[in-house]
Amino acid sequence: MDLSATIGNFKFEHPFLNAAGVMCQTAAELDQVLGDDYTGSVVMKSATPSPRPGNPSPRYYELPSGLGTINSMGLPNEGFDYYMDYARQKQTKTNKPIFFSIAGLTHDENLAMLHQLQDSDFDGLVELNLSCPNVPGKPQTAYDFEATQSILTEAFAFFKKPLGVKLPPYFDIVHFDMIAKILNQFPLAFVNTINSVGNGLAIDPDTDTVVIKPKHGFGGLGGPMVKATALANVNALRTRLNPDIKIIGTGGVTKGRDAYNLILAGADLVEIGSQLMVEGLPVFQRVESELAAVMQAKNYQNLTEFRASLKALD
Ligand code: OXC
Repeated sequence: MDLSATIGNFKFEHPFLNAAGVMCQTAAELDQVLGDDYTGSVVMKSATPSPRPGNPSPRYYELPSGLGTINSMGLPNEGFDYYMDYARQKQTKTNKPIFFSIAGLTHDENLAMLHQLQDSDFDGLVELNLSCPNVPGKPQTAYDFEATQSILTEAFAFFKKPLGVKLPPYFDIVHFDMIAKILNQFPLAFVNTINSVGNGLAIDPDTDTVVIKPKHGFGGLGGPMVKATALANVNALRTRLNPDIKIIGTGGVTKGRDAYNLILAGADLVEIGSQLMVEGLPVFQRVESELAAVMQAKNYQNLTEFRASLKALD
C-alpha cells in the first residue's frame, strides 16, 4: 500500500506530521519526530525573531474523558536563528522536507523573517502561522481579513520559496468564502487548517478554578472536541481553494479513521497535535496502521483514490 503524499515537488513517504507546537521546540524533540519511521517529516515550533519563554505555567491541560486539551503556551520557542541552524544542518541529512513555521508578533516581524528565509539556503517549506490564539493582546491575524490580504500581498512580492499559512478555524460559510477568496489570489503551496479553537475555558470541579494560568484560563482547544470543526474547515477550503493549493488537515486525530476522514474531506497531509502530547511518538505508527486497515477494507491502494471524494446526500 502506498501512503505517500506530495506538496508541490516535495514528497512525503508518510502522510503524518506533528502539529506545530507539539514535540518540536528543541533539537532533541525535533530529532525524535524527524527520525521516527512513521512521520512524513517534522514541523518546527513557530518561531519568533528572538527566543521567548512563553506564558506562565500551568499552560497546558488534558481534559477528563479524553475530550481533548486546552493550552495557552504563548509561543515559547528558541528563536528564529535556532530553527534556521537546525533546518540547515538537517536538510542535507534527510529526505524528509522540513517545515519552518514562523509566528511574528507583528506584520513587520513576519516580513523580516520571510526575508531571512528567502535569502537563506533553507530548502524546505515555510508555514506562516496567522492563528496563534495565545499571545495576550495580539489577535489572531487570520480573523482580520484585511490584515491577511495585506501580509500575503507584501510577502509574495518577494518571497519565492514554497509558502503556506496556518489558519484558525472559521465557523461561518461567509467566512469560508471570504478567506478562500483572499488565499486564491496567491501562489500558496498549502494551507494548514485548523489551529486550536481559540479561547475556550475549562473549570476544575474540585477547586472551582480555571485549569491554566494565562489569560484567566482562556486557551486554545484541541483533540477530539475539535474534530468536526477541523473536518468542516478542511472540506470547506478544499471545495473553495485552487487545486494547486494543498491542504494539511489538523485537528482531533486520535485514530486511523479520523485521518481517513480528513483525507476524504480533502487533506493531503495530516497533523497530529493533542494525541501526540497524550500518547507520544508511538501514535504515528498506530494511526498509520489503522488508516491502512480502513483503506484495505475499502480496497484502496493509495490516498489519491479517495482524497477529496466526500459526497453530500442527494
Ligand atoms: N496554537 C499556536 O499557534 N501556538 C500555541 N498554541 C496553539 O494552540 C502556543 O504557543 O500558544
